[in-house]
Amino acid sequence: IFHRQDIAQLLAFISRFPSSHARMTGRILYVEDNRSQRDVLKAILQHRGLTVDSFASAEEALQNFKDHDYDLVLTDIVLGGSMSGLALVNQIRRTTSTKGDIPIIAVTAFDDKTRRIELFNLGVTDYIHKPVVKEELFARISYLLENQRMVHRIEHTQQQLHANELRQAAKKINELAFFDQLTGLPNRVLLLDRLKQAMSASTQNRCHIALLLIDLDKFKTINETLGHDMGDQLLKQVAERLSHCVRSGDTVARLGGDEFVVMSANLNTHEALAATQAENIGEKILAALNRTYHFDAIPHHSTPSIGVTLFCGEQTDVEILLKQAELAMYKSKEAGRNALHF
Ligand code: GH3
Ligand code: MG
Ligand code: MG
Repeated sequence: IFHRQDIAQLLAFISRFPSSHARMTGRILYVEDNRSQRDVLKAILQHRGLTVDSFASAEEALQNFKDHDYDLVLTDIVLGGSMSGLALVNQIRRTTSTKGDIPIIAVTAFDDKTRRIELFNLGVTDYIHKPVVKEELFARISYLLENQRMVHRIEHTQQQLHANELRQAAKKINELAFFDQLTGLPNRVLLLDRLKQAMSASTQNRCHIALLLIDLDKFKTINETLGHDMGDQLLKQVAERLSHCVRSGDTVARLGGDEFVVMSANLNTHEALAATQAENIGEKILAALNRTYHFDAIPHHSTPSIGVTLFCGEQTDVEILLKQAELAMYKSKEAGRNALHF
């Protein structure tokens, strides 16, 4: 039993000597109803570098546990107030957030087997019996803090991995949903979505939109003569050539099979001028696709048939617009292919 003056002298004595041991970091919630024991142990722990919030009752400690973030709880089991250390442990372990996983060291004057089992069953991480041996307490605290930090690091890494997996899965789903897997071009779904947006903008700004539907001529013959893989190679090369024919902001999409669409928005507000602009794009595409491709030195000549339709704020549906472009494309087929029609 210490007197207040003795404690004051002891604390002053402790703090005169810098600790020769490795400093520890962490914030500890410490509950002890005996004031002198509390003050001495708190000073010793602080001297080793720890931040210590000490309380005389479990009730006060519990309130502070809820309001602050601690790294470890050190609690006496037999306390003077209405709430015991065991009840405090029980309350902490019932906390549903990760806060409830905090390491808890019980300080107890009893050292019998039944008592120890009871403590561990309740969720105490470790225990130390009174009178507390300073170095033993440091060793136990240090081990638990390190352990807890490692657990947090692992959890953090797992969360990051999980978040990464989710991001990649979302990216893959987006790719599968909106892009053509062979050419990497936007697919029909994304094209129609962009077309809808362009149409609503056109209703406002009165600029024309040109929709060009491109179908390759006699594409089946390349599959039949050179094989399906060569057919795929041709489709990829066509996609690349088309991408070079358009302005940035235009969309090149693959509808499916050997059918592609070029959408060019913000054309002239005057229909005749917009039609000339659309025709120029079509001519450029005709020239770019009317050529001989070489697959492993085997030449194959390919041409496209193109259908063009213009839009400027009329009441119509994307599907109807696409159908109009398709009908125009059939005119090109009927006219002998390798042609452009409105
Ligand atoms: P037309 O001049 O009348 O258009 O004749 P075509 O042979 O090109 O006829 P059509 O456009 O109807 O045929 C397209 C063919 O493209 C049908 C199918 O066998 C082939 N095809 C569709 N998708 C793919 C693909 O992903 N890869 C390959 N290699 N061929 C495809
Ligand atoms: Mg075709
Ligand atoms: Mg076709």
